[in-house]
Amino acid sequence: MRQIDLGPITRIEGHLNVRTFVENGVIMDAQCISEMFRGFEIILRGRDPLDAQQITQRICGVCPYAHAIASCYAQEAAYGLKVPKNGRILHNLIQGANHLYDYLLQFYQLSALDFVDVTAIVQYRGNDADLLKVKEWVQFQTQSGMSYPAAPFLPRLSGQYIDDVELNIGALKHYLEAMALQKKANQAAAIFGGKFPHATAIFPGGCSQEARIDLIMAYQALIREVRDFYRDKYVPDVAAVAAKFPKYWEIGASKGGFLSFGHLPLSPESGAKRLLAAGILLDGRVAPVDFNLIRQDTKYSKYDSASGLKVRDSDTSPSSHKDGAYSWTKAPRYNGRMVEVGPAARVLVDYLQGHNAAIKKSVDHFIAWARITPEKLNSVLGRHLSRAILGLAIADFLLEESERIDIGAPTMADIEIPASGEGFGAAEASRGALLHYIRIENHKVEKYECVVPTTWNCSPRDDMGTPGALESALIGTKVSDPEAQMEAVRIVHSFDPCIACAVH
Ligand code: NFE
Repeated sequence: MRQIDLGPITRIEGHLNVRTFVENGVIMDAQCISEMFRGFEIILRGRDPLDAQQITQRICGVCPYAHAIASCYAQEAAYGLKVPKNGRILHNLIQGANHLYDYLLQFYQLSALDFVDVTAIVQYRGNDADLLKVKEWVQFQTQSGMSYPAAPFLPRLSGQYIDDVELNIGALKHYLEAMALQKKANQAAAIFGGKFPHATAIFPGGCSQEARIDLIMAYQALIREVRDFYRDKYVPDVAAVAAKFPKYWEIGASKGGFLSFGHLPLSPESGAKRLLAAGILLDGRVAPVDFNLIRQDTKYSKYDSASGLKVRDSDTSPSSHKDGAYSWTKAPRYNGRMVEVGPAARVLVDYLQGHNAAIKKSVDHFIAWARITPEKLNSVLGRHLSRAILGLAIADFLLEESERIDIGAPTMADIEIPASGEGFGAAEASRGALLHYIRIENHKVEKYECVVPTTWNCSPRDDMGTPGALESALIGTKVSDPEAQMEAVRIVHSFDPCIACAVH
C-alpha cells in the first residue's frame, strides 16, 4: 500500500493534511490530520462572559458570525435573557447573509476550478474586460515559462475537466462575479453587525445597531442582488457541473448519520422552531437532538484529556507527542455514532421531516432531474447542490424576515450577568452544526467549549476506531491517478474543511 499525503490541499482554510493509503487504484485508508493547535477554550477561562462572542469570532475569518451567534445563544441561556423580537431578527439577518457569502466562496473560489477548465480562457474572443484580464494573465504565465497555471488558479490536478469552452468561460465569468456578490452579502451583514469579519454589534439578546428603515432598505437591495445570482447563476452552474460529472452523485458518500441543529429561529424564544429543522438522522430515521448525547473521543487526538467526555465536562489539555495521536481535532460522536454535518445534513434532516416547503420543492425538482434518490445528496455533488438550494431559500427568507422588524422597538435585551449559570448555544455555521457551551462562576467564564462543524467532519478515528465523516467518504474511492487523486481532492473540497475552526 502506498502512502500519499495530499496536504497541503490549497483552496481550503487552515492546515489540513489528508493522508491516503492507496492500493490497486483504490483508497484503502485515509486520515484527516489537523496540523495546528490554537487553544481558544483556554483563552476564554476567567474572562468576562461578554468577551466570548467577540473572542470566539477570532476563531475564524470565514464563519465568525456563526461563532458570535452560537455564543450569544449560549449566553442568553446562561443569563436567562428575554430576547426582543427585533434582536432575534437582526441576528438572523446577519447570520443568514454570512451563509450567502460563504456558499459563494465555497463553490466558486474553493471548488469550481476542480471542474471548470480555466485554460479555456485562452480561446476567449469577446470583449469583457474582466475576462480579458484573466486571459492576459493566463497567457503571460504560459509565455513567460512560469509554472502554469499560477495563483489564484491552484491546485490544478491532472484529470478530466469540463470540455465545453463556452461553459467554461461562462463559469469563469461567474467565478469573477461571485467575488463581487460575496462583498455585497458581507456589506448586508455589516449594516447591522459592523465591519466584516469581526462584528462588534452582535450581543446576547440582539444587536446594538438600531433598525432604521433606510438600513433595512439598503440590506434588502443587497440581498436581492445576491438572491438573483443564486437563482440565475449559482443553481444552474451546479446543475451544469452535475450534468457533466454525474458519477459524482456516487462519489464521496460519508458512512454514518447526519446532524443539523436547525438554522435561523422563527421567533425570539429559546427552542423556537427554525427556518430549517433540527434533527439527528441515523439509520434512516430523524430524531430530536439531545446535546447530552454528544461526547468527544481523544484516543487519536493530541490531547491528554480523558476520552468520551460530555460537552459540559470537556477538557482541553494539549499533548503534542501523544502516542498514536495524529490530529489536533477531537472526535465528537453522537450517542457513539459518527455523523456528517453541513449543507447536505441541513437539507436531508429538513427534507425528511417535510419541514421547509422551499427546500422540499428544490430537492424534489433536482432528484427527479438527476434521476437520483434523496440519499444521493450524500455525495460530492449533493453537498454542492445543497449549498445552492439552501442559499436560495435563505435569501428569500431574509427578504421576508427584514420586513418583520418593528421600527423603533428595542433591538437588544438588557444584559445582567449572573454570578453563576450555564448554557448551550446551537447554531448552523455554513459548514454545519456548531455548539458552544458556557459555564459561569463568580461572573467569569469557568468553562467554554466549542464543538465545531469541521471537528465533526474532519475528526480522526474515535476510540472504537471508526473513521470520521471525511475519512469514511474517502475510504473505498477509486482514483484514476494515484499521485494526483483528483477524486479525493474533489471529495475534500465538497466538505470545505476549516481547520482553524476544528482544532481547539
Ligand atoms: Ni472556520 Fe466554521 C463554518 C464554524 S467550520 S469555517 O462554517 O463553526 O468548522
